[in-house]
Amino acid sequence: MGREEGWLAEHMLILGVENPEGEKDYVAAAFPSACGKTNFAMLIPPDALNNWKVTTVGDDIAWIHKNEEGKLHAINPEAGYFGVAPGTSYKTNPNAMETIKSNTIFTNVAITEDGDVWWEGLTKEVPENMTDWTGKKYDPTSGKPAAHANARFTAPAYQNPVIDPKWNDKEGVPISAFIFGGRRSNTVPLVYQSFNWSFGVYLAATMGSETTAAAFGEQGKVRRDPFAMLPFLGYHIGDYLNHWLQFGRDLPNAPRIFSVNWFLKDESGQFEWPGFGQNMRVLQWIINRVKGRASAVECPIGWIPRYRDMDFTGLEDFSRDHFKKVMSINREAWKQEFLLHEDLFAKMYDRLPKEVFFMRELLLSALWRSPEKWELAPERV
Ligand code: TSX
Repeated sequence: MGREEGWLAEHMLILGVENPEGEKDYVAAAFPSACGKTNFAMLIPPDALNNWKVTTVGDDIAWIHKNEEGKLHAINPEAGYFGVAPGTSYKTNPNAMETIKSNTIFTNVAITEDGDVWWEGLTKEVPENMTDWTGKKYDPTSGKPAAHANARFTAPAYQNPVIDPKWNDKEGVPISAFIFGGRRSNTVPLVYQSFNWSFGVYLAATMGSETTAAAFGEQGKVRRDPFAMLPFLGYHIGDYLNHWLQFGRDLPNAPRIFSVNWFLKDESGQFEWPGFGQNMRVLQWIINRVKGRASAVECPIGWIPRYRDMDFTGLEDFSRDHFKKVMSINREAWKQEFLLHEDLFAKMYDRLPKEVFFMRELLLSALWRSPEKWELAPERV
């Protein structure tokens, strides 16, 4: 219907951001599974940025229409949340925990002795005498999880403490930016802004996530998931990408498109970025960019922030060197990355819009520009 009627039906969360001046913006974001999409949709800003407010419109689906002025408006067609339980806790997502306190259906979770629900990651200690998700007495020494990895909660949206006032507005909310993210331990920086709509479509089409669960085979392999839509595309992906390109052509002030990656790791396998509420700092730069208030430097893949372009107050142990690590763009790694895009394109060759091939060529050739221009950019104050 979206393709035929000229709108977008997307696998995206929608969140509201209010800055200290009281200005409200909304962003829509797509992440493959196991990237913390629901956590991001309910983000709690860190203390140092508590004059910024985040509200949830939706955590999974966005239907996006152009209005008369050519502005994009999005609605969340769902009435509640159907979230993955394992990993959800008062540490990772307090707002989700408040949401599922009552009126909630749980599936494939474990049951404690006193009839409460339990799943891996809910508490540090594993309760004794549980019934596992299959209905058998749980043996903690079995090496198996008590709850299924895809155990879920289903709860009404209105129970979310940070539900957006417009979450049920039939006009939807105006979208200022699109964010695409994946789980990548290397190569993809913490954040970058695409040059324009078309390059944004390219970054979304080629986004990938490293596999964490055995469900997708080999661990740590990049699995491409264009627009996080792989399981949901109702028609040929080449036609879908063409629909996105066409959709952007007559927008007078198209939303800006960003890539984020919360999952960079250092040589010893430690996460480089604290993530969770601290992602507010990335969201803050994105909103400020959209409003023309934050600076950036050009690099071969898009626009990136310098250290001084982001707000790290209250994150004292996050040094300039640390920033350099999460914002470095490595020429050899990106050369490999663009080569791998070729494998993806080969799978959809018959219907792939020709711009997509051309954009790859442009991006690849931009990598040979003088490194002073970008590899050192994060160092520049
Ligand atoms: O949801 C996550 N987000 C987004 C939050 C708004 N997760 C959980 C993903 C599992 C589905 C994350 N995990 C995020 C993140 O930003 N980042 C990470 C990786 C990470 C894990 C632990 C720590 C830091 C980063 N730190 C400590 O445990 C102290």
